Amino acid sequence: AQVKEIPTKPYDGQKPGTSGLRKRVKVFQQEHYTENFIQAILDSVDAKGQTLVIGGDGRYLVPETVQTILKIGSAHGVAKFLIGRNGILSTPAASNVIRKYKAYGGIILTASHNPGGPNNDFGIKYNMSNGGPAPENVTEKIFKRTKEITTYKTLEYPPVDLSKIGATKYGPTDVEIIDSVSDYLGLLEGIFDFALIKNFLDSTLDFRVLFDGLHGVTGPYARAILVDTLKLPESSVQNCVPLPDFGGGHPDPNLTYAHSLVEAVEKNNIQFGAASDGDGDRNMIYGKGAFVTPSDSVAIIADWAQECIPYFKSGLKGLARSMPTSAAIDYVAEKKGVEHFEVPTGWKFFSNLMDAGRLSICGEESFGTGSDHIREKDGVWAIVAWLNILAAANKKSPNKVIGIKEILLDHYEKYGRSFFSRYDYEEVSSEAAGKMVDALNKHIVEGSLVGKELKATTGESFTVSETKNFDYTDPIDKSVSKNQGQIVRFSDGSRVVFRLSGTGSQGATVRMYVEKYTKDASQFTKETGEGLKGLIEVALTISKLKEFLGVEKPTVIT
Ligand code: VG1
Ligand code: CO
Repeated sequence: AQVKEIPTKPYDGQKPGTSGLRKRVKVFQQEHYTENFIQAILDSVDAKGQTLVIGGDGRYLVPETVQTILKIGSAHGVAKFLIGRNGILSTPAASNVIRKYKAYGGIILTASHNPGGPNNDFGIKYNMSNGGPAPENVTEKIFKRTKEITTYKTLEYPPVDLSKIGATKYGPTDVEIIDSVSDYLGLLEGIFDFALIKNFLDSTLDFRVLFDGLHGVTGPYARAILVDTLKLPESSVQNCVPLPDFGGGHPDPNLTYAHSLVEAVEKNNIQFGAASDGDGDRNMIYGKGAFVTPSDSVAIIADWAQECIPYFKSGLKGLARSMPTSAAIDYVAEKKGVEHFEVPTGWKFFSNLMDAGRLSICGEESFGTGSDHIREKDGVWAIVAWLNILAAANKKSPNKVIGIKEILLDHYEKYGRSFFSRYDYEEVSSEAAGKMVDALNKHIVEGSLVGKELKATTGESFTVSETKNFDYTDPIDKSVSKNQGQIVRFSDGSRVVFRLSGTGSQGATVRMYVEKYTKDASQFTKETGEGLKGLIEVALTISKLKEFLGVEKPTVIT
């Protein structure tokens, strides 16, 4: 076959967001749309003669897109493609494969937790040789290229059989299909104390585990760990067959969308429940009557890591969270005397710190938790980390079974508690959202909220102490990211943050994050909604959010 040069025209809006380009499947199916974007990636990263990894979360359009990448990549002169079997690699597994095989980069086909299927979402994301999402200077370059593209090149050979493990060829290009799970399983076995976990689960029969894959990509990974390695019964996993439309569900592990897990945990009195998202980088930890908010989860993992997780035996390099995430992990860092960072939303900001050897464990409030074992957040890693911690805690307490709740209360007693909640207003008008942001910016510039005292119906009163727009200068490469969220601080240390989502595929999504810290032990067992009621009222009042957006209630509360 010969290289063909296909004429094309640029499409508007091929701008990669917080985590790649995410659009409706129908948008990707437009003539040349996907091809343009792939060519733009290859041109921007200079992939000639290199090895690239391809993997996806199994959603609709993944297999076809893998073949499209082969056509364009081969014509472009990519030397080799390493592909997960059937085009499947969870996002953390892809990050690991890139690192382990020293690939030049990887193309990950996912729209994460967004629903899949012909009428839902698809996505394409580029990761660098460190295994992490491309930084802004690279995604900007890709975007710029999409705006000037006039042709793309293809080489047409019969499609590669993605189900056959082993080496093959696509025309002049080497192709290797690899098992989707085994490298990742090996990675986790080298990190955690599986013997300790197994011993605990074997000897504590009334401590039951339930993992819900939500029909996303993690099913086979969780099965390999929980059923095949830890020898838990088949009943400890559910919804673990990946489906192209995720069974019609919304594969997002939170209390709203992971109701299949929540219901089963409550009904069957499961002590340890967990779920992950479509592409496997998010996690939720939820036991009978005990929900772990992600901001607490990362703080607790950080607190216990050195003591019980072999990978962290020699100590923590540093800790970090995204700006909207609660400060719970900061208190752990301060107590342990390690440095801690506050970065903008999105995992790529953590990668620089990890590459520089200054960060071990980090997380986001959006159910993302991880460490420097790879350069993506890692849902299954977080779940096994919790099992490791529970096993260690129970070893120390031979006479009483320690569950999630006990771990949480213990943590609050040691560090205090940060109530945290996020309100999402999805698919609102971009114009209305823009006006709300402008009004907040005006307040920030003029300082017109500072000193204001606001009363809530709970009897609480909050006085604004500071308003600011979050700008970040990367401590390693000094790159600057501006306007990463608007912060309103109150004199009691509480905080509200407003931010526009960068991952939506339609309209705008406004996120409101609320956080309130307490050392009052009588608050430690309270429901989050109760603890934050007054502050939420005040946040809605000062932002005039309902008036601007014309909506009464958020679409999702986490
Ligand atoms: C959201 C979350 C953010 C996360 C990102 C990607 O971004 O808030 O914390 O890193 O999704 O997660 P945004 O811009 O919509 O707020 V995933 O699981 O989609 O790769
Ligand atoms: Co995800």
